[in-house]
Amino acid sequence: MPKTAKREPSVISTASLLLIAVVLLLVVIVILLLGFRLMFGMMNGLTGMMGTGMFGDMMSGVGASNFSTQVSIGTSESYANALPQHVQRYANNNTLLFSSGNITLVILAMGVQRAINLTHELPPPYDSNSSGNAFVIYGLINPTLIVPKGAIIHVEFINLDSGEYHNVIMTATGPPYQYMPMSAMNGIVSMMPIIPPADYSGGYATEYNYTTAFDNSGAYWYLCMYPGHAQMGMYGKIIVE
Ligand SMILES: [Cu+2]
Repeated sequence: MPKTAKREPSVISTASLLLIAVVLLLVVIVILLLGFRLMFGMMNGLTGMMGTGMFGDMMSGVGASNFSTQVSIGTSESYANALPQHVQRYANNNTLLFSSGNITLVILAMGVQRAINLTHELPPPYDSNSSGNAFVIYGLINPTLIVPKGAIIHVEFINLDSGEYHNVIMTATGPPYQYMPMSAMNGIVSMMPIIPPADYSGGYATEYNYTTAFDNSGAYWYLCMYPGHAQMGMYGKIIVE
């Protein structure tokens, strides 16, 4: 009897130590999961209700309203001068007027010289450095977009550059932009990952789609987040009215 009485406490303490360890482990896991969710929520909140989060994308993978895919170079280039019915193009003041509440916005990214060759238009003066980068939208280079307030905008972004990474985000913060444009930015409306250059030998480009909307009228801007690109002129104006 004394023998077992002596052994019993050590058995109990081993079992309870094990239990405490398991409980602690569970608590740590719950804290980590909550922290992760909180961080995820903050990133999504930052990009707005209908925008997509760069970090959210990494964690949630392919979503319904945002995805990346491969598209042929030929198809991509055919978008450069396309003009859907709901768009009016004013080349003389580099402006596109969208009259629909449901807008498809095909945005191509590339070097300035390629943009000129594709559209036969000139970039705005702030983006005239031929070593810079530009957006081509429906036949114009970095055009001003006039869109109705509350319109649903389906962005189809294609990187047609042969060597550089690009993206397109929308924000209330206007130029001039710094080398790292996000360092002085608020009022972000939409966000997306920076996507790789096109593979011209393979014949395809990367496309990334997302949906956004402007709930308030006013002046906004679209720009590339890649360090130095917006600073050198890779941006354009959006007027919401
Ligand atoms: Cu860029």
